[in-house]
Formats: sequence, C-alpha cells, structure tokens
Amino acid sequence: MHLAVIISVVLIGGAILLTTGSGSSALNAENAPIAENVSIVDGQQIIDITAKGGYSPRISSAKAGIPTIIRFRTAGTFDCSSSILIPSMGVSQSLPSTGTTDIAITNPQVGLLQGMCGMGMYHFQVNFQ
Ligand SMILES: [Cu+2]
Repeated sequence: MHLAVIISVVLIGGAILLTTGSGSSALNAENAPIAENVSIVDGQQIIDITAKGGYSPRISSAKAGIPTIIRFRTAGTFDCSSSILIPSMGVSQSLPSTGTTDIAITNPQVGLLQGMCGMGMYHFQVNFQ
C-alpha cells in the first residue's frame, strides 16, 4: 500500500515535471484547465479529492473525453463527507474512514459534474472542459 502510494506520487511528480518542463507558455495556456489536483498518468486522468469535513478542492478542472477516475482520499474521516453522492451518475458510495476510493468515468462529457455528501451539505464540482 505504502509502496503503491510512493510509486504513484513519483509518477504524478514525473508527469508534472514533464508538463512544466515542456515549457512554452502557449502549451501551458493550453493545459491551463488542468489544476494541480488533476494528473494524467498513462492516458488516464486522475482527479484527487480529499474528503474530510467537506471536500478539497471543492472545484476541480479536468479534461473531458478521456478515461478518468475521481480518487477520493480519506484520512480519519468520520463525518458525512465519507458518504458520496453523484446524482447524475447514479453514484452512492461510502468511503472508508481512511483510504482511497476510485470512481471511474469512462468518457466524461463537457460540463459540470456535481457531487455532494450523503446529507447534501458539502459539495464538490468537477468542471470538464
Ligand atoms: Cu453532509
């Protein structure tokens, strides 16, 4: 588990390095919709959202049209943000109090994906562009 986390951190770090290293400002502008909690590894987009007392970040920007997972991270999360609802996808998912949970979106469409905690008081959004 820890090894896997370290490897994915290295991969993500490498991807960020590649992105920033490839350098021209025009390219960076093109990639601007990708926020720092979003990475693309081996053609798969990963959106990291931490669930604890709400969702962080609450708004993510990501690319539409590529295989995507939303990876929810919990760490000692005992509040209702450990219960995820994404109504447009029919997702109702309980997260472990500590761990990661991936929700796959095969082909996200352009638009705003809205999710919330089980009680509807904490919200998160992914803006697919
Ligand atoms: Cu709630």
